[in-house]
Order: sequence, then C-alpha cells, then structure tokens
Amino acid sequence: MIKGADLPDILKEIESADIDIRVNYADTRRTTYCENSHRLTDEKYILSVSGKRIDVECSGAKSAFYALCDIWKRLKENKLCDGEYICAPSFAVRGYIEGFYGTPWSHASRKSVMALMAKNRMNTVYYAPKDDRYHRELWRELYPDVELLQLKELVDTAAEYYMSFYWCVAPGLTMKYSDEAEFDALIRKTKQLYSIGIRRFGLLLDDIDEELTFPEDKALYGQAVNAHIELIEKYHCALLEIDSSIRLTVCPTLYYGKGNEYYITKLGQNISPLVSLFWTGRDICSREITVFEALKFIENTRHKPLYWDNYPVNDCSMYNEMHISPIIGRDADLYKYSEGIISNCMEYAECSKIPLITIADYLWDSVNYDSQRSWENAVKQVVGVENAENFIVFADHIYTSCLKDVNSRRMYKAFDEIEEAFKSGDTQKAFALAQSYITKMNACREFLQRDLPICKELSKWAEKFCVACDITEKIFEFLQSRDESSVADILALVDKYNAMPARLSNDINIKAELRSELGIKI
Ligand code: LTM
Repeated sequence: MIKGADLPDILKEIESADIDIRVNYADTRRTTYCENSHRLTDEKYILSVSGKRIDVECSGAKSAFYALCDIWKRLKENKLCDGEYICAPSFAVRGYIEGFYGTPWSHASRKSVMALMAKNRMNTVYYAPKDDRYHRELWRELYPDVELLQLKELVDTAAEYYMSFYWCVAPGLTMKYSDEAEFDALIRKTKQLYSIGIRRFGLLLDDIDEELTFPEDKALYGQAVNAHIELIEKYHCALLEIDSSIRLTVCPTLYYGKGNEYYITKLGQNISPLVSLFWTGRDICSREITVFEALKFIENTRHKPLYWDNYPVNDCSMYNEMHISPIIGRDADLYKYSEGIISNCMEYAECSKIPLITIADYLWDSVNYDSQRSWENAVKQVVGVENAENFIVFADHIYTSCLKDVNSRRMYKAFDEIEEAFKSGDTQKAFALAQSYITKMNACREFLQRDLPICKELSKWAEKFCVACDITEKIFEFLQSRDESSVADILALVDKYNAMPARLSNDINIKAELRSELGIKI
C-alpha cells in the first residue's frame, strides 16, 4: 500500500497518460544501496519502462512514493523513454527551512510548499520563522491551543509525505545559561512539542550577541562558546532521555566562515557527534559551496556540515531582490562531505517554490543537475505549462542574488538580434523582431496582473517591469517615427524606473544610451 497525501492527484495524472505501473518490493542490495555515497537508503527505486508499462522495484512505501513522484515528474517533463532507471539520491538530507525574518508563512502556504517539495523528493522541513514569537522572542512560553493544533497538522502532513519535521527553538536572545529555571522552561516547551508528535528538534543560536550578557554567565563560563557547549550537551541528553529516537540539530552563533575559527572548532569538538551542525558556508549568503570548504569544516569541527543555505532567502538588506533563479555554485560531489542541504526560503512562499524545485533537483541528482532545464521545469510546475513562456519573459530580469547569475539573458539576446538587423540595414526585420519582443512583454504583463498568489507576491517587481515595458515600447516607437516630442515622456519613465526600489535588470542609464545609440539630443 503506497500512501502519501497527494497521491490521488499524482495517480490521476499518471492514469490519464494511460500508464500501467506494477510495484515489486524487495529488500536487497539493488534496492537499498547507494553506490555513489556508499550508504543504505530507503529512498532508492528502479524503474523499468517499456512503452506504457512501468515496473518499479523498491524496498518500501517511501521509495514507492518517490518512484511515483518521479514518474509524474518525467511525464510532465516529457522524459519517460524506454529503459531502466536506477534512481537514488545524491544527498541524504534534502530540505528547506522557514528561517527568514519577516512575516511567517500562512498555514495554507506551509502545507502547499510541503506537498510540492515532497513530490520533488525533498525529505526534511525545518520550522524556524524568526518572527514566530513562540520560536524566538517568547521561547519560554507554551504555544496557545490554536497554534499548537496547526503545528500538529503540519507534523502529521510531513509524516504522510515521508518528511522529517524539525521544530526549532531560538532562546539565545534572553536566556541566562547559568539559571537552571531557564533550562527547565526549555524542556517544558520541548515536551509540549513532543506531545504533538515532534521527534526532531533544532536549537538555534544564530543572530545573538557573541558575548555573554549576564554577569552570572560571564563568571561561570567566561566565553559564550562554553555556555553553548554546556547547553547543547545538556539539551541533547535531556532529549534522549525523553525518547532515544529524537534527533537534534544546532545552529552555532558563528555559522559562516572558513570553518577553522576558534568558536566553531571548540564547539564542534566538544559536542556529541550525533548532533547535526548547521553551517552557511564561507559567507552568510554563499555564492559557492565547495568540497574543499566542507573538508576544512570536517577537519576542524569533526562534524560533516549540514548546510543552512541562505538561498533563496531575501530578507533584511536583500528585501528589494526577488530570488527566483535556479541554484548554482554548489559542488556536484558535496553530498559526500556534508550531511545535506537545508535551503532558507523567502517570506514569499509561492515564489520560493521555483528555486526550491531546482534545489530539490540538485540534491537528488547533483552530478547531472542542469540548472536551466531544472528552472524551466520548475516554472512550469509552479505557474502551469500554459503560462510558463509568459512568466519567463519577466523572470529573466530577476536573477540578481548572492549567486551572481547572469541577469536578463533572454532580453539581451533579443536586443542583440534587433541590433544586428539594424546594423545590417534590414530595418524592417529589426522592427518586426522588436514588435515580437514587445508583444511577449505585454503578454507577460497581462499574466502578472492576474489575481494569483504568485502574482500578488511579485507585485513590487511586476510594477517596475510594466514601466520597463512602456519604456521599450516607446523607444521603438520613437525609432520608427523619430518624433522628438516623445523623448520627454521616455525620460520621465526612465526616471520613474530608476527610482523604483525593486531590483530588476540593472538600472537604465538611458540618457547616455539615447545620446550615443539613438542619436537623440538631450
Ligand atoms: O543564516 C542564519 C543562520 N541566520 C539568519 C537567517 O535567519 C536569515 O534569514 C539570513 C539571511 O538574512 N541570515 C541570517 O543570519
């Protein structure tokens, strides 16, 4: 019996493609051993496709669920060809964290992201919204009934999707480490979460004072690292006493760098190897994460890093950026030297889904990951195949992030072709090409004005895109008419565009461009 909350949907889609699936369970080397990472897994499956018939070999319900999700995905991506596919994940831990500053996701968004990411074979969710007051500011207080019930629903949903659900607590802003009553409060809160089925916990000590604040703590521990080691060890032991199946992840106060710094070295070497240790890489938001860096971290801390990857998050100083592009810059064989990757999301749940799907693809098969192909499929999954073309015209302009991917690639290609036509003297072709691009921009603009959750989230960026559409249209009109009375309008629009805070393609230095390229006197 294969379960999984969204299974009826998946099965309906598979059935409508008239596919006949037979599942055979076998607990063998073939179905449970990951050749690349040399570990056992309950996530592996083998698909043998022959026309409309697919035989699935796997070891249990979780791998059978993944096999169906894979068939569903391959159908969507037109990748279901005859042959044998041996499928096992690269990374053992593949997930996301609601760990940003800003408005926490709604309950409905949480369930919707979880469903989609399970279908894309992620297996872990961390609950740690900085602005859930019961997670951080009011960490000592028990959740009121309504919030607790919603958390329970999330835990149950995660279980249906074979996902590990971590509830995290962040007491470091106000905790007096030397006070036993504070530790008791932490355990009381933990037991409340245990009572609703939570068996995975996170202790987050990020974004707090690096120095101890209470005189009693200073006297007892001297340095923050000593207080943190004691807290982690004591908390870990208490958790195991409650239930030996509990797992703990810790986010240290120093969570990025080379991995050989005094704090993280001492902390890593003095906490149990069973405790997972979050690390964001060389920076808070790391452009690249490499095997070399992971090895340095392991050498110094004696822990494989569990990456808290700060992409696609766009909080704090990044709030004018929209991070919708695919994940890049993580080494293909990082899975051998890390526990896994947990990706920190944007407060925009719908928009987060697009990069998250690419992250899920990378985590499942990092060696064959193709960022552009994955991204186009992700867009199709989130906005629908019928809207993907239009959406991409816009999404092309929001590639600005710590990953530093190329922005407006498609637009520049279109403009290069137009320029080439102009230069070769084929003005008719140039204007036809321009018109075709403007038509695409307008279709995209229409899509962005629809009453859809993703369009609402994008409104700040979409408004600026609409101004860019107007500018483009007016410039080509001017090029055809050479009516200089329109120049003032164009310049006013450009000033408006440049004054809008949302980050799209680079700001337009249109005055220089009009002067040199278009020959307008300004
Ligand atoms: O990255 C970590 C470990 N902590 C915080 C996150 O909560 C925050 O979302 C990101 C991005 O601003 N930076 C942090 O320092």
